Amino acid sequence: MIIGETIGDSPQLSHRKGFMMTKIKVLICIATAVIMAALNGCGMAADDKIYEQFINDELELDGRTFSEIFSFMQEDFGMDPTTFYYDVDEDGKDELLVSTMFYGYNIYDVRDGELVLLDCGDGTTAVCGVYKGNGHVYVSHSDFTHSGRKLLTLTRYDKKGNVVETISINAEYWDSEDDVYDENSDFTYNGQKITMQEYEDYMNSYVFIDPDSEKAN
Ligand SMILES: [Ca+2]
Ligand SMILES: [Ca+2]
Repeated sequence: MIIGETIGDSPQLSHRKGFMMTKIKVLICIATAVIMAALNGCGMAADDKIYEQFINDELELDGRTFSEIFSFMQEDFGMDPTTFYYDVDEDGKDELLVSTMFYGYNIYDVRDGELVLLDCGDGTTAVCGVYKGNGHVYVSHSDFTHSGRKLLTLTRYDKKGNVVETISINAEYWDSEDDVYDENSDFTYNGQKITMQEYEDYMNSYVFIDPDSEKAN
C-alpha cells in the first residue's frame, strides 16, 4: 500500500488530471459541435442556392424552368406565385414552398444536391398545405371549398421523401341542405367511423401552418 502511494499520483494530482481530462473532453465536444454546425450550415447554404437558382430560372426541373411551371398563375389568375421556406420533412433544413393560391403549395426539396418535387396540390379538390400536430409536421391535401364534404389527408415525410405516416380526417354530409355537418353526418378517421365530437377533436389537434407568418415570428 505504501509503495502504491509513493509511485502513484497524490489524490490532488489525480483530481487535477481528471479535471484536465474532463476539460479536454468538453473542448473536443465543443469543437465537434462547431464543425458539425459549420458542415450543416454549408449544406443549408448549398440547398438554398439551388432553390434560388430554380426561382431565378437558372435551374430546370424535368426540363422546365420555374417561370414555365408557374406561367399558368398569370394566365389563369393574373398573379405571380409566392415563395416560402419551411422545414416540412423535419430534417432540420427548410424546403421551398411555392404557393399556387387555389391549388396550394408545390413543395420542393433538395436531395443529394438535386432539386425534387416533394408534393403538390391536385386541383381544388386536393389543395396542398402544411399542418402541424401530434409533435410532427405534415403535408396536407384538403377539400374544404366544395359542398357536402370536408376532406383532409395528412402525409408525413422523412428526409428521403418516404411516407412514414398518413392520416385522413373526413366529414361527409351530401344531403345537408344548408351545407353544414351535424351529428348525423358521416365522420371518419383513417376510414373508421367516429362521432362528430371525435371529428372536431381530431381537427383541432392539427393546426394549419402559414409558413410566411411563422417565419415572421
Ligand atoms: Ca426539411
Ligand atoms: Ca429535406
